[in-house]
Amino acid sequence: SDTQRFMENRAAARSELERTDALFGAYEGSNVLMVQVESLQTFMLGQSIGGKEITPVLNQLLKESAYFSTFYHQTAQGRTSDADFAVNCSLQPMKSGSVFIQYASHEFGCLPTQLKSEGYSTNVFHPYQGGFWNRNVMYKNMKYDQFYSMKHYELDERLGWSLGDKSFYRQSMDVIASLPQPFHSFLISLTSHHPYKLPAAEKLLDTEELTDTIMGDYLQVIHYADAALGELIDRMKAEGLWDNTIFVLYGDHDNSIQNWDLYPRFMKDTTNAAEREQVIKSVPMLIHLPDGAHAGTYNKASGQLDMTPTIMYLLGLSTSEPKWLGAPLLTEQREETRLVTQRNGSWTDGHRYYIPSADGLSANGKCYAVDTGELLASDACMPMTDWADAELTMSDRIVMGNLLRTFKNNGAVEAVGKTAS
Ligand code: GP9
Repeated sequence: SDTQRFMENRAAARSELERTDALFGAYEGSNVLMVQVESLQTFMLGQSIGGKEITPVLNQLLKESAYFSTFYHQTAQGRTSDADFAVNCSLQPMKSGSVFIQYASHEFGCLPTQLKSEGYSTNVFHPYQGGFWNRNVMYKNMKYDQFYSMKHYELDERLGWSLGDKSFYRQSMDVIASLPQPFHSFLISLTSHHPYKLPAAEKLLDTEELTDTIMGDYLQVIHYADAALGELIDRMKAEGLWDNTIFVLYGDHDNSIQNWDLYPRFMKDTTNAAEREQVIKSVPMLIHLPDGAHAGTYNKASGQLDMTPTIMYLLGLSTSEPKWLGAPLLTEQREETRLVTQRNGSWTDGHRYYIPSADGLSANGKCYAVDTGELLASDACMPMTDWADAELTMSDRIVMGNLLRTFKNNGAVEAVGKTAS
């Protein structure tokens, strides 16, 4: 089928890299600890307010890590669950709804499933009700050994929706420190969730003109989340885990603050559609490798779908099967022409940013230059707009039609009754 061929082409490109790049497998056998940070956006990094850095921990950490400065979330209505699915399963989320809720019984090549089959202990941690986003069901399907949800935590630091990040990381690390190694631990933070309210005692910034606005509250909560991440990293070091663990951190999605009057100190031109789109879609992503190697800033456009192929690549686990859409980052040989495709049909290759029109016709969409924000002729974005649409169509066929179960044996279709496309 054309769906299978499409996925095999992606797999072939990854496979070629695996054969030729020394980085493939360079961190074989390492633990993997991933933190998905609620509502953390790139425009927060490197900023100060009232004489204090907003994210001092992250500002330092990104210097010691491979930091992806042009990294995009790829979420839609499924928000946090979409980020989880895009990152861990390397397929597109749904146009409406959430894969976690609608297709939790379908077969995917998610990272915990892959690592479990390699002998990893795989655990997921999130201090909220286990049924939210259907996580109880989806995480069983993803083959985690255990989902540590709110009921597994002592609520000894009540902040935001439930438990504060500091206690969440501390109690999660109590579990992680005694896991059989190698482990894969996935932590999903919560304190920095909308509406970003903290008690006065936790508000440590002078937010100047933004005080008493939602943006001021957002800065306060991101400052708290940053300090909590610092405690997590200190604990990993104290447990002797910093030097044998691939530490991955990224923001899940935007903060849903769309009052552009609150942004002037964080962006050049609040009226430019391309710049707004960049701010909304850009989340930080960094990978700290066990020996601190490959630290530096990587500025090729990349997105959440690239993360599972990247981690598997570092561990030396082949992604030559046609299960994933993404491509490994951190390799010099990465193709130049890969797009980061958004669920609504937007895409960027790092040079151009395409925003579709409400009528969905590609000729009516808007094509911008990323560096200047200038509006280009719409044909400057062709044929990439068609490629982005093809990615969305193929991904939908796979997710909705449960097609990966037909793609086994490295692409050879098994007779299971349902045709692939
Ligand atoms: C709660 C949290 C919700 O479990 O993950 O996040 P949201 O999807 O609303 O950003």
